Amino acid sequence: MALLSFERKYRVRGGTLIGGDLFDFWVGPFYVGFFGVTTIFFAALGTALILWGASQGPTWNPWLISINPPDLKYGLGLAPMMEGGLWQIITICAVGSFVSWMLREVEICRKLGMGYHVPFAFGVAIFAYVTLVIFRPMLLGAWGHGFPYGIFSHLDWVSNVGYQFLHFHYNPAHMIAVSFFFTTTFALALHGSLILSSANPQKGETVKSPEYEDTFFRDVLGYSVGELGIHRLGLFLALSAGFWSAVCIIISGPFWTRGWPEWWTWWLNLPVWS
Ligand code: UQ2
Repeated sequence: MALLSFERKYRVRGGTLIGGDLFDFWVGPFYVGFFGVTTIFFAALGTALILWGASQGPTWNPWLISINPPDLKYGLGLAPMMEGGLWQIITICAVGSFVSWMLREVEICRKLGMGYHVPFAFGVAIFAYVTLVIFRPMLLGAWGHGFPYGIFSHLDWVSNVGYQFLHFHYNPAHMIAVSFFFTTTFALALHGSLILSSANPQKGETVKSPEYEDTFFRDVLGYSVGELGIHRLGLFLALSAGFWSAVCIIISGPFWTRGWPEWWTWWLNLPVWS
């Protein structure tokens, strides 16, 4: 079915969480809804504030522009606009637009009678961001622990926070997160290559069906996780990567303040070695 005829069938009224019929319309191909309006509002305001902040700063070099969080001395209070207040408002706009987008996804799922897997997945990405700029700074007692909004500056922040713990790769939750990121790319390499290979047969052959895909992996590995299974596995791997990323940074500072290599002394101190 062509995309447009499909959409005519499923572009249905209702399913809204808020606003009833008021915002229940489309602009071209895009569903609006109450949360479409709030997404546009927060995204436009946040972007304008970043541009205004850049205009007040020392550079227009895109690599070097940076909107910095407040000094630690402001704690969890509001900071003056040019001393981190801008970062605080931009953070509110970012969370406002991300959450609005997720709720717009929920409304679309309800219209289509789908499960909520897509907004749930996006929610895990939002959770990882909110952990960095809200939860961890609150646990540490200052918004100044959030990361700066700039290309090089956020890389410097990651590097500095890493060295603060001597060697971040010894953080056990970081190890788990990295392993999930790598496994996610591995699974997508397996899946993407399998799909492209069956959708691009040799000249004169027809596009291959899922039984061929199963048979390929049964022949090469002795096991096929299946058509639905690979997507469940991919979702699990990707969400786990985001979840353990949030865990690995929230425990760094609030729950462990020494170098991460030192954490492993529990292993050396096991009674079994003595
Ligand atoms: C598969 C299958 C697919 C796939 C892939 C596999 C038909 C289209 C990639 C193979 C995947 C396996 C065996 C799991 C690998 C495990 C990890 C943790 C990476 O069997 O079924 O459907 O795309």
